[in-house]
Amino acid sequence: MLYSVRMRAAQGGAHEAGGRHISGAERITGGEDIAKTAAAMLERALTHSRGQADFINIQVEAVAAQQVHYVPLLPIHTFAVDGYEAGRQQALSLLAECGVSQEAARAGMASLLALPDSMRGAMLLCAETGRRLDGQGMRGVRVSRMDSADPVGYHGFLTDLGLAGEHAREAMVLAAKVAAAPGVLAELCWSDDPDYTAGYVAFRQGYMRISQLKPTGSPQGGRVFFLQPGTPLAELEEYLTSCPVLVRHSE
Ligand code: WAQ
Ligand code: MG
Repeated sequence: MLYSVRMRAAQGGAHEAGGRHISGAERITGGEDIAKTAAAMLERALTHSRGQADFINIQVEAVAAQQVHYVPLLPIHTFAVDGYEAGRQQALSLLAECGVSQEAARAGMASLLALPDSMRGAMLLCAETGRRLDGQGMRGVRVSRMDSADPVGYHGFLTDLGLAGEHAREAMVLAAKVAAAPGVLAELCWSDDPDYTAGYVAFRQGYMRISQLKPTGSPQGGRVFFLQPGTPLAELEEYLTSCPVLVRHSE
């Protein structure tokens, strides 16, 4: 049996009571690893660079093996840029290559830059008009129930690429689930951790890492998913939040 283990932590009370988002994590593990996974999440929530959490929710649920979908890890490319302005230009041109309109790409970038604080989830924007589609406000849509299909092999694979940190590990799993979603054209992301300035544009053809998308020390970050016009929202949100997905890397 597999188990989805999820964590979300906030400061100033629970998320639903207006607390500010500090950290979250998503894993799928075998029963023997639940306690270890939950303990590591607790430790992470209590020692996060975004601040001291005073609300931590850890949820464990069984996942039936026959419900699990398998998707491929995206091919990884890195763009080393000189500064975050150059990085943002790079991101805009990659989004254009994915078929996101210039208007929508700029709206996505502007939405991230206008965030007063971190969201728990992602914003869903129309890839043509740039209009926000999810109606979830500061909560956003949280992608859940995903992990690597082979965590040990995946760790070795990333270590060989010089990408062994948690940020890249988790972002690539999330991006693979999102890129496989029906109707998602592209994703734009950078971290809300003040000391982590890298981000990416992802789409089915690749995970395009950009070495800098924000200035060092900024606590502002987030995620935007650009949707093909006409994408059925309820199905997409169900897939993103609830469908268990394991990501396979190839050696
Ligand atoms: N579902 C939807 N949105 C999420 C999720 C999720 N499961 N997790 C985080 N977010 C949103 C939320 O708004 C966060 O504030 C924001 O993304 C940033 O999350 O290749 O670490 O976990 O070197 O801080 C990208 C580059 C790192 C990695 C991204 O994001 C690399 C990162 P963080
Ligand atoms: Mg973060």
